Amino acid sequence: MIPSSQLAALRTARHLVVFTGAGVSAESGIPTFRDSLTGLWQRFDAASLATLEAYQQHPALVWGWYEWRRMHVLQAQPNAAHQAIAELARHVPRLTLVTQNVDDLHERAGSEDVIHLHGSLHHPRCVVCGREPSKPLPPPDEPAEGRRLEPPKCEYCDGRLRPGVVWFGESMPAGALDEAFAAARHCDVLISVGTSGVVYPAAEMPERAWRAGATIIHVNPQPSVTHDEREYALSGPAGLVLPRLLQEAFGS
Ligand code: BV8
Ligand code: ZN
Repeated sequence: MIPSSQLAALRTARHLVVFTGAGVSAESGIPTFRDSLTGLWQRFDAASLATLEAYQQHPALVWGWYEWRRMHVLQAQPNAAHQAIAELARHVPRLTLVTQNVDDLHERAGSEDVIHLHGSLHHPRCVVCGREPSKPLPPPDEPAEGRRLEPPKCEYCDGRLRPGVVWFGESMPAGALDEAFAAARHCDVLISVGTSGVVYPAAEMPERAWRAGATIIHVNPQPSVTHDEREYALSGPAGLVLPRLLQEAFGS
């Protein structure tokens, strides 16, 4: 049973922010960020592979890792958590969805205007001219786990493509962070779903909303709560908890 105080906060929210991390895609079979280093990549830690330096030094290794992840996403389906978030938007006057994820499962579940703080697997761009391919890249041909893949050439110049993600040490897309922080300042409730909250500045989202007076609800099998008022945890997998939250708050 979800405490009535959280249900009431949700029912009366004028502006709801949903902030998601890799945990929201876990039940779609997408390894969370920390679990995504298997096989050959196991000997790396994510923070060292997800960098421009790693791509410059080992382009085929890094491109292979992202193509392997992109292939997983193309083969995956949005899960009940993505669907519940898309449905929530129909029950509150305003919902802002901010994700750290680089997959497109929120969009495929029907969410619109998703703010991607860390970019997307589906928008590679040229390292020289910055342009994206004129049409989506074909699904990678089953890159074997850990196999190197040469980054494709740009169709407009002699540059190579890089993943359209934000690497450690890189700034977020200009407007995305401002828009996300503005929503955190303005919302009444922020639901944080499936994130370890260790990567900054994205991880500031819940605290910024709390400081502005919002109610914070963490959805995570291992949630962590900092404040003893206006901050709650719903322990469990998002694919179970979010549909229940939707059902108990809005009967849908
Ligand atoms: C920046 C895209 C300004 C790539 C990602 C030195 C120099 C520069 C910056 C720094 C520095 N030292 C520190 C920093 C800041 C740095 C940082 O925070 N480092 C960390 C390691 C301390 N940040 C940056 O560099 C950022 N940029 O600061 O710019 C700047 C610019 C230049 C110079 C100076 C400053 C950019 C960071 C963006 C990195 N890119 N992703 C890719 O995907 O490959 S981060 C990546 O990891 C994710 O996007 C996400 O944000 C982050 C954490 O992942 P999570 O989503 O939380 O997933 P995780 O696996 O960690 O946890 C899963 C959670 O789900 C768990 O809690 C688990 O319990 C839960 N879960 C599991 N199953 C379920 C579930 N929950 C619900 N249901 C389930 N079923
Ligand atoms: Zn180019």
